[in-house]
Amino acid sequence: MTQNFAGAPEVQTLLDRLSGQDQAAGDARLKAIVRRIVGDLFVTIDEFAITDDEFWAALNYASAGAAEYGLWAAGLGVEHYLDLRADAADADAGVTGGTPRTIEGPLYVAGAPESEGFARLDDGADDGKGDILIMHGQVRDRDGTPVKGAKVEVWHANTLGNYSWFDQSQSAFNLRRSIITDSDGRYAFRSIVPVGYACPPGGSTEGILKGIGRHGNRPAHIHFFVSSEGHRHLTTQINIDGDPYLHDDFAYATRDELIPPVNHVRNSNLGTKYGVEGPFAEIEFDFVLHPAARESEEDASSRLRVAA
Ligand code: MBD
Ligand code: FE
Repeated sequence: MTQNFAGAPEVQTLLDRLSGQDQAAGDARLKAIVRRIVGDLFVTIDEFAITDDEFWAALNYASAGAAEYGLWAAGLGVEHYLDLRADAADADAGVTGGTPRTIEGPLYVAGAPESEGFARLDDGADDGKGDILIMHGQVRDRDGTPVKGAKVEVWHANTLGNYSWFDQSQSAFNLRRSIITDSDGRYAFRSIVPVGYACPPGGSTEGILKGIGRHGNRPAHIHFFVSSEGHRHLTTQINIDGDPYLHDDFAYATRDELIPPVNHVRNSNLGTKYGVEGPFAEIEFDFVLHPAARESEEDASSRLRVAA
């Protein structure tokens, strides 16, 4: 048998038929995509002489591990690839500046409590386990004008690297809030410094990563959606500087512009302002939004999300 068995005329005819090419009904683009994906699978089966047992084992593995597909997308770099494509499209269109995008990840939960200007994110359960964090900054447009009334949605892990809702031991919406910027475009929050995430032990993502000699760790990070009418929706994260995985993120989300300095503050007016008496970590970070070229750019992707 030739190694390029998939290239044989009879197989090409099969690909045409299985992708509906000879049918009037159906969507032409979908037919082309199905033909490509199944055809590439055939080539892969040829190239690696995949056995029947291996194929069915893979199918069963993917079926049983489907609950983690969001993690697969992150860990196999597909989510980052979509960012790279969006960056390249911006570059082609001459769109520059603005806070860099980086992946959303699979752990956002809609419906977090909303407040004006400031929020405390943590419920106090991690008091004494990690450092208190005060993060603050301004949302501006690309011309430097403050954006008042912008929505800053923030979510991050606790001191064990776990996210509320997915970790049912945490209180509802712990470490998740929506903050509306004040008249000067400013937001601030008090929280605890998060710890990096690790893929669930024994899960399907970890299984793949182990098989290819990789780990499933992320450096400590804080997620943001920043949105405002007339501006392009921003999905991004900041990393906590100094984390051992800072430049070894299993999801490839770290970007140089998204590693603000962490100031270790003993006491200051800022702490007093937000009710923190002892030492805390301070991060100042401004978000710069692009103008929306069309209304659809004001919204996040239509990805399916948990709504609690
Ligand atoms: C996370 O916290 C995360 O941000 C991503 C991208 C993947 C898994 C866990
Ligand atoms: Fe995360």
